[in-house]
Amino acid sequence: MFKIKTLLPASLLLVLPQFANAAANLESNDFVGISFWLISMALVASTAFFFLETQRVSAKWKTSLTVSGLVTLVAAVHYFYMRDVWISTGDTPTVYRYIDWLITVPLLMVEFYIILRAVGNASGGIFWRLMIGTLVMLVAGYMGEAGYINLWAGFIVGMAGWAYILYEVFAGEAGKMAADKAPASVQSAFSTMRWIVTIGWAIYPLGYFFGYLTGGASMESLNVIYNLADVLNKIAFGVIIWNVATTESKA
Ligand SMILES: *C/C=C(C)/C=C/C=C(C)/C=C/C1=C(C)CCCC1(C)C
Repeated sequence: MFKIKTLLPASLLLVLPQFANAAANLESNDFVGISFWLISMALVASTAFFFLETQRVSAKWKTSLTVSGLVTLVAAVHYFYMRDVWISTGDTPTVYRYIDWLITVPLLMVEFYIILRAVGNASGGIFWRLMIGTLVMLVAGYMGEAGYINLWAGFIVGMAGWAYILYEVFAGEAGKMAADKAPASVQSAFSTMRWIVTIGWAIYPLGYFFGYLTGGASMESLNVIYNLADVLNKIAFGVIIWNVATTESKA
């Protein structure tokens, strides 16, 4: 009961000031703004869900669900800010977007690592390699989008960081470990998670490519693409973990 009592006021504290702070009103034809709004609410709801569900799963899975909730919580707060930037200026909120990624993507990598630890004794090296790949990918992407380096250079170095992560989860030590002797539900969760990191994450470089490099897509589409990608990569990713956690807790 203690947890529910503390969670409710905490989530209200998070949500309420934002209503008062809105710098401008959402226009009924601002579909990018509407997507920011919808997703910020979905992230708040997912956070409450993941945190509450930690009480239902066995001890071993509680950390995974807590980290899922942290990912959606951090993203929800950033979405409030990004929504305001978009609604009041019509600009792409690049800096908030990347601060969010800089926190949530490492947390998603932590999730991977925790799942591997549930499987067997994963080495610390796996964790650090996933972190290095993440940092290279995000720092390069930010420098490109923010104009510190050439757009193509940011893209190519960022792609190399991502390729390194994919190598690790498919062919490296992490990939080999998961293939070994995990329970079926953990194995299937790991395999879905790595397809999310392949297909779901591919949406971001595609957004960058079409938004900046070909000049073919507008900033409207770039933001909608990034927003939809977040639903998959943050909320759906958490639901996969929730699914394996509840299944394994019953077993
Ligand atoms: C919740 C947010 C997530 C999962 C964000 C993921 C972001 C990426 C996978 C970004 C990748 C990029 C490249 C692979 C190339 C350079 C440009 C980036 C940063 C958009």
